[in-house]
Amino acid sequence: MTQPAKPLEWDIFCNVIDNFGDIGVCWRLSRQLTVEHDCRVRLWVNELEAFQRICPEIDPQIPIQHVGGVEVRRWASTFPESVPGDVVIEAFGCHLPEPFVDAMAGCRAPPVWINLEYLSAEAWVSGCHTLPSPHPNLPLTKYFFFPGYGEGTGGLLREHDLEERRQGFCTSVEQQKDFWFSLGLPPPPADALVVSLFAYENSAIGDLLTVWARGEEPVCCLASESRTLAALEEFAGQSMRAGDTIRRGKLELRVLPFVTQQDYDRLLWASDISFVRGEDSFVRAQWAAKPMVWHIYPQDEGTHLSKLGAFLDQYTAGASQATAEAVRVLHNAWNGDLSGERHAPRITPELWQQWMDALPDLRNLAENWANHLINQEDLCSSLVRFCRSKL
Ligand code: TRH
Repeated sequence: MTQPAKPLEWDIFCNVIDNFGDIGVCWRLSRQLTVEHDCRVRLWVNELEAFQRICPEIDPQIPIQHVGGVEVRRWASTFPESVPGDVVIEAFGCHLPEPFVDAMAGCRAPPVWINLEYLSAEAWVSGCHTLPSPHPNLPLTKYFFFPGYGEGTGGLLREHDLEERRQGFCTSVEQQKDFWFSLGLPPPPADALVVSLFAYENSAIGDLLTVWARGEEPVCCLASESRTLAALEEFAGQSMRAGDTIRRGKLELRVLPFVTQQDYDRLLWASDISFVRGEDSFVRAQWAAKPMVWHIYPQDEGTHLSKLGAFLDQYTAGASQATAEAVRVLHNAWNGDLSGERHAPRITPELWQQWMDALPDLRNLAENWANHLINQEDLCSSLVRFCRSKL
């Protein structure tokens, strides 16, 4: 009789710099490893305060705590003596503490060392996924593991019951009512187009809100309290914070508090259109299977724009020319790349109308895209499979 595989022990290192994506991905991965793959996870995080925003159970004052079956450790500058697990994840090239790398090299069987990379739809990804990089002077090898789309990539994070939960929520008036109640909000007006808004600073936010306010259809915009706040306040002509609602013309603008990752999924499911950003909210919007607009994390010299283009090429591959054009034009305008040259983001009423004209097709596109993606192995499972093959 074969013995059940021993639970793997994982150390995941996360260095939060200025946003929520790094901890968002690491926390999602940690939970999925624990719940679905019976792994023991120790998650090292430098900034527990940022972590608390997406997971309120975290107490930033406690250096060692257990949340959702995961051991969470504050990653401080003085690193404690620790025995490495079977797998060590260096998330987004965050540089492991030297004493820990020495401890890894000293293990009888050195751990599988993974550098979990950022998501990109660019073609080079499949050529670099799982490439080994031997350490210059220690008996250790680091492997590059790339999330991505399609063959030869690590896939996307997706919990095994995500689609079931989404369907359950979308078909249950009760669950939807409970959701709004739990946020302390009335449900959006039944006749309004519901748009969730999560983005970086963006000079087109005022344009967009103005277009909605002056439009003919009611719009309920649910803006997460984030780096968009100054632009919302400028539009409103008053200070705003989570819980506030203002009305201008056809627009009802609500500022939402930062919610848990589970509730953020519900917000995406409850929206007709979602503006998302970075990496993790962008992936969740794809699983939500609704039309979305991505504000990509801006990089120097505009390198993010080729990343944006590579994604849009894949996303719109099966769409009609008019639908693909509506997606591309709005993304380019929102990300400040009009006509292939870099400009400040701008949204005009005509541009928004082009998007709205394409809305039924955009809905189909989003559903087809999610149905296509669900056929690929999820990132957590492919990571576990790869690491087991190296042990
Ligand atoms: O916060 P971000 O801008 O993170 C970014 C990206 O990951 C980028 O690639 C990286 O280089 C940079 O950080 C440093 O956007 P992202 O990736 O969408 O992460 C936001 C996380 O916050 C995601 O896990 C969803 C979660 N979230 C909530 O849990 N509740 C909320 O209310 C909202 C708005 C988000």
